[in-house]
Amino acid sequence: MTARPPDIIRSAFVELVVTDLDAARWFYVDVLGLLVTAEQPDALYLRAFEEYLHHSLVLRRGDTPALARMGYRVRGPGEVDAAQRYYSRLGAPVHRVPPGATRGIGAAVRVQDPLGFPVEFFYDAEHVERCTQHYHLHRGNAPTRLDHFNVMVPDVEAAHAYYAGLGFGVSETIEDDEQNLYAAWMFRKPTVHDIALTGGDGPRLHHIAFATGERAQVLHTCDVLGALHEEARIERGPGRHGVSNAFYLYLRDPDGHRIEIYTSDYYTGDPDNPTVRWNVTDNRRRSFWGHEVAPSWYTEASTVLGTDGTPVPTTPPPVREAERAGGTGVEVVAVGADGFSVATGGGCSEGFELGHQT
Ligand code: 4SX
Ligand code: FE2
Repeated sequence: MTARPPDIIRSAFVELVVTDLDAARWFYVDVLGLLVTAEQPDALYLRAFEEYLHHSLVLRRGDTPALARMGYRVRGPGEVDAAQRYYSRLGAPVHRVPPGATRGIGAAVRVQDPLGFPVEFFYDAEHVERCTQHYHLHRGNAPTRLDHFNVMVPDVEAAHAYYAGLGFGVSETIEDDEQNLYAAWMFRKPTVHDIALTGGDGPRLHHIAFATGERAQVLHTCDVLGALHEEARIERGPGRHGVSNAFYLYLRDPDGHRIEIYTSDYYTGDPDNPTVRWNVTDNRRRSFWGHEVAPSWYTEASTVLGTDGTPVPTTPPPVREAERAGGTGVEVVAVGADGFSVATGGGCSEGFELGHQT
């Protein structure tokens, strides 16, 4: 008999391993404007302005940058037990985590999910002040909340099936004429996504996204980075996504972890919310204005750790016909799944080079 899946509310926190905690603090607190809930010699616990749970981002010092954990909040304490039963039946590695093992978080269950990601399910958490109207503390981008995770997986179809089994809805997809899936956006909370599945070498963490109130804040972050001569941290954007309609900016933190600033997607909470299906040849799918996507965005992502703390080996995706062929009249380079419309040279390219400081 199969156990029912836990009732997940939303994507709730991530723990990233960073090599230099001071550099990470500069980026996440001074530049992006996240609030510090707590700090320890080897870790920082951060939250965004409307969040009243203890943290949505843990930065932990370690030797190699990596994703240590993705946290989903479940609907009540009993759902933590449901997660334990569900993953035990799947035969996945499952560990009970006692209350307080992670600062600010109560009893939890930690698993290595069938896609290879380290995932934690929790309900109980310490409440702290919600700072929405503390405008005098807003700086940088003043993010409001963690919005989503985006993970790279070699088999988007299998990952989609796994998340559908957990009760996630699918708001948007990128697919070809044969309905092969290149990417999928899936949700529990009533927005476009809690998790996006991106085809590529995986399991890896592609990015985490923080929501912000309005477009002006995304643009302000770009101005701040320019003023600090940190413009090389801008990898992609600012721009308007086709998928999700959100306004976006992708940055790279001092360890190369990718962070998206995201605003103005749409409500998906009705049971008959239609799935938007983008064709992989539609140049507006990833940038509604048709901008090229920086190749690094398709190829680079963060290593993930298993529940034993060691890096999980990755598998490459299959190369599909639609990626090899042309179709937009421009020369193409196939980079990752759905690298189809990346043109070489010319045009309105969004560029990024790590360490480019001239
Ligand atoms: O690149 S896409 O426009 O497909 C996209 C990427 C849409 C929404 C996202 O959150 C994202 O990271
Ligand atoms: Fe995203």
